Amino acid sequence: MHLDHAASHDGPAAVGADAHRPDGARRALRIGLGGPVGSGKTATVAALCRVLRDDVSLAVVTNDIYTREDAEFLLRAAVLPPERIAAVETGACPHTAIRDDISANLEAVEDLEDQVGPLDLILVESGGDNLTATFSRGLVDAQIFVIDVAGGDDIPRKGGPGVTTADLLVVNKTDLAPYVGSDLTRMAADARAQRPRLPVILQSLREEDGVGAVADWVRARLAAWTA
Ligand SMILES: Nc1nc2c(ncn2[C@@H]2O[C@H](COP(=O)(O)OP(=O)(O)O)[C@@H](O)[C@H]2O)c(=O)[nH]1
Ligand SMILES: [Mg+2]
Repeated sequence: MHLDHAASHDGPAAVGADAHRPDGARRALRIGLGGPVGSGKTATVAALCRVLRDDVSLAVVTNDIYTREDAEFLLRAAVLPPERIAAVETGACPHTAIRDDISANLEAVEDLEDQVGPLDLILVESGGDNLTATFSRGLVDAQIFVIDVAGGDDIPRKGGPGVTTADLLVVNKTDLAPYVGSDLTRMAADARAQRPRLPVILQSLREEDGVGAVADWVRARLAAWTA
């Protein structure tokens, strides 16, 4: 049982780890993206980079189990300069690296800030796991949980800490709903019932500006962080 989930209910100003760097400067806001394999975390990270990079100084840390594939995808897509994309290889248990032993990820975010800083924002993508993977509040200040309509429209109803406690729940791939027989209205209602005080966004990255609502949410968090 992981009791640190309770902190997820804190408001936008909630801060996990120390908000300052050793030199006293404010460190970057860190936002984690978790959720099942294939739900669209890397695609959401790529889309956020494209939308935010002109006016936000940002970097990305990816977590993969045995490879650097997500980082390599982002490098090939050239969503950011290469020095702003770092990869952590987590080994067998991807949620351990974002929840229990966060040292490799902390080192990666700190190295990015040392090497390319000052940064406003660092996105940390989890290795992708199941419905229970959540981030330690010592690693990220806020977390987004990404599920998709193709994974089954009963996922919001089934709950789990990602669905119920993440600061933002994203239901991705709404464009696929007609093909997989998922009922979007029911998914949205179930998601809202699971997290009555926390936001839910349905998106399709196949649409133009599909990531727009999530980008707005990130900008609001950034505004609260720098205020
Ligand atoms: N149709 C559709 N496909 C998507 C969408 N978002 C992501 N994908 C695709 O879903 C697959 C898995 O996405 P990815 O971002 O790698 O998932 P991750 O494992 O959560 O990082 C890729 O082929 C993406 O192009 C979406 O909104 N609609
Ligand atoms: Mg990925």
